[in-house]
Amino acid sequence: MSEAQHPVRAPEMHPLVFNRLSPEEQIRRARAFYEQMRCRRTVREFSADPVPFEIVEMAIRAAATAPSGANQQPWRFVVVSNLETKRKIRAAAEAEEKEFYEHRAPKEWLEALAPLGTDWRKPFLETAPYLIVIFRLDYDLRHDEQGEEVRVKNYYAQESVGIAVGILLTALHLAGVATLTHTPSPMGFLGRLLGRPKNERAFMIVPVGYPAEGAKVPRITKKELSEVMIVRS
Ligand code: IYR
Repeated sequence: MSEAQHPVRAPEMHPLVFNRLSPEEQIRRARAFYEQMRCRRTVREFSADPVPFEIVEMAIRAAATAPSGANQQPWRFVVVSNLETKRKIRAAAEAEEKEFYEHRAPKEWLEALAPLGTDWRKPFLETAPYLIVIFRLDYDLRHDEQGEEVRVKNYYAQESVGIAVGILLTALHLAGVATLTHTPSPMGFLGRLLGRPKNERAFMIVPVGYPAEGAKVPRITKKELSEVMIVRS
């Protein structure tokens, strides 16, 4: 297609705001960040103690600064705190998970999960004060001049939402609250329960709260740096 048919306008540019730090300060910050991140743990036993809503709101603001394909920001963060809704989500998730653990999951998958000690029971979906349900938009819905519904593709939606959720988990951790990345499978019930439009696909549930008194986590380790980082000259 020629440029005449599809004229692409040059974007309006403005100066970048970028604050250069001294190398000492950069290294200090990089280390301090790592020291905080290495203490993050996925929590599966939550207290019902309330979390200030502002923490959740700020974390979602931070997540929504994530880079995304063509800056299309293909995400929605649905914040659920109502007990009745949390109960419905729990019931639907447990029904799927029971199927998963008892029938659908191949043996190798169950073996891979064994060190985490998970099963189909998901009480945290009811206990945690907030569930952030993240939806991925593979396309936006618009209406053309004739009022016809048109789908506008979002590029790299999967990668973009993954990055945003990473920032969300980081922001919540640094604000002193615990999270869990929960992916009941399949997740279609979330869109229906939460009344989301057809272009929003459930991506993940992130329960947010404080760990229950005496909460336990599995003893797991992270891979050695030499295994995950390859430095090529
Ligand atoms: N969705 C199930 C199973 C599960 C799968 C993976 I991969 C995990 O890292 C943890 C659990 C559940 O939530 O129990």
